[in-house]
Amino acid sequence: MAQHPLEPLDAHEFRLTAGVLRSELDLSDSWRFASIELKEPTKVEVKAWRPGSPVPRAALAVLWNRADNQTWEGVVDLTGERVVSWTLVEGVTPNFTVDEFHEVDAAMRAHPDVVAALQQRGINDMSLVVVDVWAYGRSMMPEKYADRRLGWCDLWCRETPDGNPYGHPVSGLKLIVDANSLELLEIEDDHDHGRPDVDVEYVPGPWKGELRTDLKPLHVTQPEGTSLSVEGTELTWQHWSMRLGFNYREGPVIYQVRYDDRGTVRDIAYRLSLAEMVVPYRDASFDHYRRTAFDIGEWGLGFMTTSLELGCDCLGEIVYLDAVLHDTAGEPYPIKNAICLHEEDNAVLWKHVDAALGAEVRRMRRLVVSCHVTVANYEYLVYWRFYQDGNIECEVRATGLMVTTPFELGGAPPPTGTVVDTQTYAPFHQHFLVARLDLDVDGDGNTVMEVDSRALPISPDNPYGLALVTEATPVRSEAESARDYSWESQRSWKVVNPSKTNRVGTNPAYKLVPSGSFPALMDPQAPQYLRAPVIGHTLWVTRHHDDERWPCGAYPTQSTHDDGLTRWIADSEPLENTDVVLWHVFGLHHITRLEEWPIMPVDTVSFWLKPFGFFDQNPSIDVAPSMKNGDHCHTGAGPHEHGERGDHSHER
Ligand SMILES: [Cu+2]
Repeated sequence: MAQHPLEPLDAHEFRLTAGVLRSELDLSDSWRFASIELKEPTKVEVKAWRPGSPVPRAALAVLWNRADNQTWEGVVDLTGERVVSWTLVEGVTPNFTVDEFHEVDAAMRAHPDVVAALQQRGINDMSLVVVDVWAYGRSMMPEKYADRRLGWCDLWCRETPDGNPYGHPVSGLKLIVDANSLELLEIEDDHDHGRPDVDVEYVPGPWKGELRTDLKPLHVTQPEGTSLSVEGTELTWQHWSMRLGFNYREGPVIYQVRYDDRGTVRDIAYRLSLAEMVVPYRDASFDHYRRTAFDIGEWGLGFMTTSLELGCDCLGEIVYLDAVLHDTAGEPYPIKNAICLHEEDNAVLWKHVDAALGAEVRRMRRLVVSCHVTVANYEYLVYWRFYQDGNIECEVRATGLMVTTPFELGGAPPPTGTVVDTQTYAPFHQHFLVARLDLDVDGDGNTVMEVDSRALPISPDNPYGLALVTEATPVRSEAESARDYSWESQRSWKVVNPSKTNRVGTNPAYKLVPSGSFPALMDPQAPQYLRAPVIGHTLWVTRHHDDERWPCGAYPTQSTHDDGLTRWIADSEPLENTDVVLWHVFGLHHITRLEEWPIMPVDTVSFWLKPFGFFDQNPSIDVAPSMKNGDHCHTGAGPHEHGERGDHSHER
């Protein structure tokens, strides 16, 4: 029984949703569940809800009928066990599913035409073959297949059963598949660049190198346990509190982030998540031109979430949370250890050494909410971190196996990638992530201010030209809401509560500090850009609406155009002193490297949300010294550090 309206659906509720829809609508076996998730109560309802009140429970399910490829949305009241609504959504394709990924792989490997095509290339052992299905953008699909649930497939062949699955692409050979009927519609045989002799293995055994032996054990222990606590889905740590959610698409969702500021519990964010990821490969060749993935909208971070293992994925004293999702029959399954909660030591939080007082230093501890996903060849590791000084950091690490293909023997390597091995290159691509940040700074009446730094010209008041000021400009309406990062002005954005003031009379705010943004570098008329114009700007601001969740539209799979952000801002709603949502675009501009072959060490990107006048002074001043029983840290405390007299004339 759910204790709070934002708890994710449990196994019983998934089963109930599928059961009620199936029986009330008399659905045949040709129907499949693309997704089932909690139908979140509105923000207004959640804010009005109090413990002890009835917990509203409803599910939103997206189904499609394999017989006619039509998509329907069903809402089920889980308390009354009845269908509340059942709506046809025309002209859309719901997300591809884990079931289909496996079904297409199995069906294609068993297909005589595929077997024959591979035999022609000397591949006879189909158990070594991997078939990876990708979803299309409709503008790239052959017109005659426009009404189908269409996939295109890469083919790969391992060297040995325990070899790298993505080490040996079958170049120039693609399969076009109907994912509903599992029909092989076409084999596209464009070229054969052979199978270069490449060094692809990474698993010891097939990888013949020698492992390092000179690392001594490193143990992270917390003999008294962890300082975080979890009750139901509510997580508290230090002065922070928040509620954890999880769904098929966003994976982890963090709700109701609050900070206990000396006895006053203050709102910071209502809901934080990653809402879309767009990965265009920037290579026009046959092997790659249709390779654009929407890893969140097409596949789902939740569906792709893998179990974490203690000592490998997370070190130390860990609290794991399991997740529950469902297959296309609506049958629930658990993901053991889906979310990892733990504390990390992160070196120094603050410090000063004074000749007279000695060193005063605090260790930094942070709370980490993390989750790993594997989308075919790639992994994304997501870390939401909460700090003692009020900072919030979202870090994403990309790792796994890059897509590579051979180029023509004796030919020049393509300019759109990096050569990583014999006659083999890894095409350039980009990973655009869109974070949906529903901040509520001391409540939901907020204004987003764009803050630019400016150097003042030399003048009688500024004779040395050193004066630097900041200029803050409100983002007044949705018409102005697509904002770009500016290196020249070190731009950032503050989410300000104009109705509140801090100790010095300014408005409390949280500041979005981008650190991983890059221009799309794509023609705005490019079909993949038209599907995802969100990637064209660093920040979008919208007025909060409960149903505005997916920045490239609810159904980006096989889409031709944006049905999300650009549509939402078309009415140019006013944004000042209202409930704003920030959509921050960040990610990896992946110019592939030789060192990322054959497996990629993590590439890391992040953004920060930092308090700006939210607290009246350093909120971490109350963090206790790490040495207990009266011991002090003695580092750097001697007068010899500053000379005999111990003056500290070079304080800066
Ligand atoms: Cu990449």
